Amino acid sequence: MKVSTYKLLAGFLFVFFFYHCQACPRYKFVVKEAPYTRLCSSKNILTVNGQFPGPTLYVNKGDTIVVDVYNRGNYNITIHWHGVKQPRNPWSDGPEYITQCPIQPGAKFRQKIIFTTEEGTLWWHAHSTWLRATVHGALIIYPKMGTRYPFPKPDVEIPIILGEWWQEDIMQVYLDLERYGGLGVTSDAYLINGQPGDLYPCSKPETLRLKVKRSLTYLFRIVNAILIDGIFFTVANHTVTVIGSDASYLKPFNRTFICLTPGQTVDVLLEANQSPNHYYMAASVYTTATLPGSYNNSTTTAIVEYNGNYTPSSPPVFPYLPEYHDTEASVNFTASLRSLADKEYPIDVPMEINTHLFYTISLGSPCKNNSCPGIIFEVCLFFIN
Ligand SMILES: [Cu+2]
Repeated sequence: MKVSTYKLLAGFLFVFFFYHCQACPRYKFVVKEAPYTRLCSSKNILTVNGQFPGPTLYVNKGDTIVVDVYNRGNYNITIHWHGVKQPRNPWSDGPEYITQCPIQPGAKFRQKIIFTTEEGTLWWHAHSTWLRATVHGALIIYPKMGTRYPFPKPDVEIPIILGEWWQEDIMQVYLDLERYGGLGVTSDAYLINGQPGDLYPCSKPETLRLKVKRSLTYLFRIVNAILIDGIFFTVANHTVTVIGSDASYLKPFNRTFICLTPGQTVDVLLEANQSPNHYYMAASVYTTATLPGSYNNSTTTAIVEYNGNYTPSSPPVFPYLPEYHDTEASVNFTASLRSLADKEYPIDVPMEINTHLFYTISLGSPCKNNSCPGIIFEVCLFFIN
């Protein structure tokens, strides 16, 4: 009796999962090189489907999707679903050599991505060497069908991906870093949705322009896809309301600028409530590195343009951005993040602490008298306790 019940259950589960995934939305990611021109010169970069940044995926909370990844590039690669918890499904999570081998050139790999509690904005990216510099895109997770945002529905939603551009081939940058250590050559520009903006050479015509309508509310889903640095982000003359981060909603708070750590996402509402004009949206680095050449201190811009008949300021109104080393500004922002932690969005963290652990993390170099050829810090060693 018992055996047949198990058999029945197993049969049911098989049929359920088979059909369950037959019905899953499917996407095709073709990893391949494509020519792109930035900062006055052209080169081939690795992309998904020829797009940079890559395609934005839209799902609902609790969905399961299937992504077929075809590697038509020259390097081993994996695709990682950043921040998707995937309980009991680590087999297609991405980081190479952890739960999966990289996808070799010419090979294909089917990835099943199971969304559970995530709701808001995340991103996907390559998880092999530094290929994520150009292989990345946004993941937008809407509320479950029939449920709503815990804030007034915005009129327009815009993904904003903050990225980086190297004049040099990114694989060469990575190989030098691996060979000589240090931090590697810093990037030549920051990007907003793939564009450096008009403060960089040869970039003015392609600068991203966001047309806005007065009195509408915009949801910016901002992703920090920069390799290793934090970034400040702002829109001149506007205060944004921060409502989410890393696919979790937050108790709303207002800021004139925000700060994103590498890999972090932040969702903000911007009300177009200023006098019709052109306003810069801008982003610049936050880093604790101080040696010249160890960080990229340039500023990327896009332009927020109100519609209507008027003569805009030229150049557009420029915002205040904190200095690159303004730790207080960065910490102030991060320390303001508070989860909703209400009935509908409960947070379950242990409240009782049994043991306190003390960690010291530090960095050093084994090289004496400039005996290593590495850039900036020579070969780095990291220490824990
Ligand atoms: Cu990641």
